[in-house]
Amino acid sequence: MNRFEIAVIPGDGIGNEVVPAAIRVLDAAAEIHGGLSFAWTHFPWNCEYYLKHGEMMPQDGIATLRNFDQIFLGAVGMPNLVPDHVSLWGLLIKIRREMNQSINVRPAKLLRGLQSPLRDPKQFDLIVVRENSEGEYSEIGGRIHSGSDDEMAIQNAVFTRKSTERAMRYAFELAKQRRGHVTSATKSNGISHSMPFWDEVFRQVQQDYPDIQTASTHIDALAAFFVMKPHIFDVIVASNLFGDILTDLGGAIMGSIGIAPAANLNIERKFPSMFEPVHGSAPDIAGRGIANPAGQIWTGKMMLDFLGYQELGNLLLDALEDTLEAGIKTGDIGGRANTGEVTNAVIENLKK
Ligand code: GGG
Repeated sequence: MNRFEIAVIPGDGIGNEVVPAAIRVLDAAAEIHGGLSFAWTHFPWNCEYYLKHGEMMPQDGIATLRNFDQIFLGAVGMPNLVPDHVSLWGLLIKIRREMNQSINVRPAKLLRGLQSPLRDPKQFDLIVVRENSEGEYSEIGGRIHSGSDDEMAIQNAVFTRKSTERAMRYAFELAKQRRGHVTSATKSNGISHSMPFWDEVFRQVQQDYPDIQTASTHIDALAAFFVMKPHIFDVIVASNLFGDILTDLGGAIMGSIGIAPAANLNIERKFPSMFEPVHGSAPDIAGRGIANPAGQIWTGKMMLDFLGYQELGNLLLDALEDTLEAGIKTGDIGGRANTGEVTNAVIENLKK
C-alpha cells in the first residue's frame, strides 16, 4: 500500500467547496485502486488568516510544506479583504518559487458532454506549458512621484536562459509523447529584448528535437487562433503572463474556466509539486454550494498522474466525462446540479 501525505490549502472562496469535493473523489479512486491511500493535512492559510496574522502563511510555512509529498490547493484571493497582489505573492507565488515549481502544466480539451462556446468546435486537445518562476511576474520595479502628475510605475520582466530553456525543453519532451508539435508564444515584434531572447532560445532548443514540428506565433494572433481553431495546437510553451492569459482562454473555450486544471511541477522532484485549478476564488458565488468542482477534480487527476497512477487518473477523468454527458453539471456549463450532486455522480461513475 502506498500512502501519500498531501498538504491541503483550500484557500479562499469556492476553494473551500471544490477542494473537499475533489478529496472525496480522490479518496474513492484510491479505495477502488486498493493499493493507494492519501493522508490529508489541512492548512487554513488564506485572506482571513492574513487579516488575523498579517501574513498569508506562517514564517515556517514553507518548511512545513516541504515535509509533504504534494500540495493540493484551491483558490487564493479575496480582493475586498486583501489586495490581490498581496494574497497571491504571499501564498500561491511564494509556494511556486520556494518549491522551485518552475513548470506550470495546463491542459485544455473538449470533454465529452460539454458545449464549447466556439462557433464550429472541432475536438481539440492541447497543453500549455507555462514558465512558472519568472518572466513578467517579477518583484523588480518600483513606483515614484506618488500622487503627482509625474507618477510612474516600472515593472521589469526577467527572462533567464536557464528557466526559459527548462520550460522549452519540458514542452519538447511532452510533444514527443503526444502529436509532436510545439508552438512558442512570442511577441518579439513589440517587446524588443526579452521576446527576441525567448525566440533565440526556442530556436536553439529546437535543434535538439529535429522530429518535432514547431511554430512561433505572436501571442495576440495565438489568442485569436485559440478561439478560431484550437484543434491546430498540440503543446504550447509560453512565458508566465502569456501562459496565464492563454489558459483562462483555454478554460473558456472548453465551456467554463471552472473546468480547467493545472499542475505546478517541481520537475526535479526535490520538493512537493502543487496542484490547483486555473480558476480563482469566485467570491460572487462562494458559500452557495454551486461552484463547479470539475476543475479541482481534473486537477486531482493530474496529481494522480504525477504520482505514477495514470491509469487511475484516466478512470477519474472518464467518470467526470460520464457525469457531464449524463447532464449532471453546474450552472456555469448549462446544468442545474450543485457541487455535491456533481461530486456524488463522479464517485458513482468511478465505482461502475
Ligand atoms: N487556483 C489558484 C488561484 O486562485 N488562481 C487565481 C490566479 O489569479 N492565479 C494567477 C496565477 O496562476 O498566476
